[in-house]
Amino acid sequence: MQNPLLDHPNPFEPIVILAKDGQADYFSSFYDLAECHHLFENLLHSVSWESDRIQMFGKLITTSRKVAWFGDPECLYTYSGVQKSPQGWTQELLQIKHKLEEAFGHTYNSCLLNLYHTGKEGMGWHSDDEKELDSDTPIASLSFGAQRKFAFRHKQDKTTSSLILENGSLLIMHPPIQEHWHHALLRTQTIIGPRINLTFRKIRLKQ
Ligand SMILES: O=C(O)CCC(=O)C(=O)O
Repeated sequence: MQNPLLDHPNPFEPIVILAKDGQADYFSSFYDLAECHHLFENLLHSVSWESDRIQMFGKLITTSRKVAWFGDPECLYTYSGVQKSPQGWTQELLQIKHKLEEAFGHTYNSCLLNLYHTGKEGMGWHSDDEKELDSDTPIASLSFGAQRKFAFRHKQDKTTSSLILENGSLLIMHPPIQEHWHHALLRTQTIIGPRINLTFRKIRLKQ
């Protein structure tokens, strides 16, 4: 497995992950430690978290990982056969959304939040390629709390690349990455605390 983070000197410059079929940019400190602490506590306590339901080996499984779907009112999102209606934006989520939009020039209308209580909770190999997502808009993934290992695996040649997602970091997944790569949040037996992940997305709305 390659490790693109080795020997990278500057945390404010993005580290480019993947050499073909799409690019991901990693910013280690999009938020500083004080902001991370505030946002983690705010999201943990203000969000209405619920278990996720995913298809595994043909069965619908209820996860111990918790999720929450936020967005503009018309942003419905279906995955694993379950349709989600958005919770209304909180002030904190809107501030994060605006910071991303100002920094990168893309607009977002929705955000999926994941809460992993321990390292034993993760997310299996998948790509964010549901038909309602605007495939021209990069997915912006923010991490708060315990650092975790995240990996990409090429759909055809099965090569992998992994990185550690740190507290306050941002990973931008540019098109056409979802067409060619799966990604996963790897589980670990190491005892670590909770982590909250936010993926800002753009749902394509009917005209
Ligand atoms: O928690 C993470 O970093 C991964 C989340 C993810 O893959 C997703 O929401 O599609």
